[in-house]
Amino acid sequence: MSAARRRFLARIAALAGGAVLAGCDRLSRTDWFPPILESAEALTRRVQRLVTPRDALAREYTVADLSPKFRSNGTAEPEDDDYLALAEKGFAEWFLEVGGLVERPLRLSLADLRAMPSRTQITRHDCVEGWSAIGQWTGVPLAAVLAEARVRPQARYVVFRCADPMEGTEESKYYESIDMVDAYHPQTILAYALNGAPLPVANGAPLRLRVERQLGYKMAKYLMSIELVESFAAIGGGRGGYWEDRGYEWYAGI
Ligand SMILES: Nc1nc2c(c(=O)[nH]1)N[C@H]1C(S)=C(S)[C@@H](COP(=O)(O)O)O[C@H]1N2
Ligand SMILES: [Mo]
Repeated sequence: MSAARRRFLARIAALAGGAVLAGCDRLSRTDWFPPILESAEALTRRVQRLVTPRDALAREYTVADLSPKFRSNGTAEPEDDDYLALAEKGFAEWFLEVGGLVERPLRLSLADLRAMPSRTQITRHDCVEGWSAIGQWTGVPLAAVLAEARVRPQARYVVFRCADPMEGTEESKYYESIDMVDAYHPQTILAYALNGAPLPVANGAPLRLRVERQLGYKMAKYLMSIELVESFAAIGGGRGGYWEDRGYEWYAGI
């Protein structure tokens, strides 16, 4: 067989393979997500990921664009004795626990996190309540923490647990979750600084999540622990977050 013919056949084979893959993908898209309640937001998520690549970056701004003050929303100071005791000591005794479906559970101090690779980004925060603000966030890429913890292959979501009780009870503490696509997104960081200064308590000290392609309520403040899970059905109200349990969409893409 001539080299040209071999190349021709190889190209046909590649095209056929591509067609089979595309067929599978279409099949999985139709079969995969039947629950009626979830179908609308699942569609939003898939459409966003079709029109923009899965790892597309949220827009980043310059220091000239910074909001004069980054307002606080939701909890501004957790009403939790353990948290207040930690805050009093400048979070020197605070640790972030990383567990669940990982090979190596971690317990990271603020100093441990500050010694890890960092990323600084100026982004716009959009709250469903109708306000936006531009802030500069510095923190550890979540991907770096997950690499340290060695995520097991069954893990499908990252759950973030916060210090603030929303209704005065332990069970009502704020929590959130994201999938592995957002977990490994380069702009998904665990932020310990806002506008070049340690994160203020009003904005989630000592550590808060930034997941820049979603709405503000996904960005859990006052982080205490991170858990890798296969499903969040048994956590809280089962919908993946404090506000999700009260009707907000789990995927809040913008
Ligand atoms: N732990 C916790 N995280 C939270 C909230 C909260 O009340 N508690 N509010 C959410 C909402 S609705 C928004 S808009 C942002 C507000 O972040 P900010 O206080 O830094 O403005 O945090 C989100 N993360
Ligand atoms: Mo919000």
